[in-house]
Amino acid sequence: MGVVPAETLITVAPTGAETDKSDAPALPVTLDELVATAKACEAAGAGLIHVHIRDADARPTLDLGRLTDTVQALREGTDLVVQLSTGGAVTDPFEHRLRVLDADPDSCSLTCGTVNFGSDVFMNPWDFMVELYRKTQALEVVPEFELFDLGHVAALNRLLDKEGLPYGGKVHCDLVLGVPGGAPGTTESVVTMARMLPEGATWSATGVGRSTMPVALAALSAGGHLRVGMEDTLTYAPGRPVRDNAELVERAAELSRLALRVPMTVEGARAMLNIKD
Ligand code: KMH
Ligand code: ZN
Repeated sequence: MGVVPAETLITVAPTGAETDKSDAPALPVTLDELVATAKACEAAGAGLIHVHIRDADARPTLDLGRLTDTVQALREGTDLVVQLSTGGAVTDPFEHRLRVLDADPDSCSLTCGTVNFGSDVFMNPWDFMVELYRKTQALEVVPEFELFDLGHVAALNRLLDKEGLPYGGKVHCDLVLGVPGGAPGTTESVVTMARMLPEGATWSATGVGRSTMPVALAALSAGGHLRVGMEDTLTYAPGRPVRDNAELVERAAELSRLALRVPMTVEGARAMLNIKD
């Protein structure tokens, strides 16, 4: 796992595809809400935004025009690294997920295997992973490898062996823990998965729901970076709903400082991930 870095990249995942606006009114679902959220999170210490968008009825969508407008608006309003989700919602077809890259993001998520997702299945078969990976290389988009389980780490290592390094030459991963069907959100999962990552890889971790704090604390001490946001967590503390995404970023920044690691600047994030100018 190596040396603990002096800086922490804080990623914010503000929306996701699973929560209804009616259940969480602070969830950013319009472009204006998303840009306002992104600005507040950048001011609070975020360096990267992981983006899912919604349609006019606040339903998850991978509409290419909306995605393109979103990337442009986030670039105009912030300096954050803009990462589009290629995971979308569990119902999104593979061709729509591949098309996401045509919106010209800085980065995109790339999940390294299929996983049970509550009572749904999040499909990521090998051939789809390879096709998506080759498209990131061709379009010079930096992938972030989403790892929900230990087998996903093995699949990532296999992908890199067969297909070479990502665009930019850096391997950056995100451990997504505590999903019902994936690895539990525990210190043991963080350490076991981080140990199996490719040599030199950087990584963040996020714990879904109640595993948010244990995973964040484990990641900070094990040399990882942090992902927080309303995609993963709607409860700030038992009985206390999240007010908004910015307060989750503020807490991550505070935890990081307590661990004697300063929140990474957006310039630092771009350099660490080798994002295209
Ligand atoms: N919404 C999940 C089915 C990603 O963004 O790439 C998939 C997900 C992962 O959120
Ligand atoms: Zn996502």
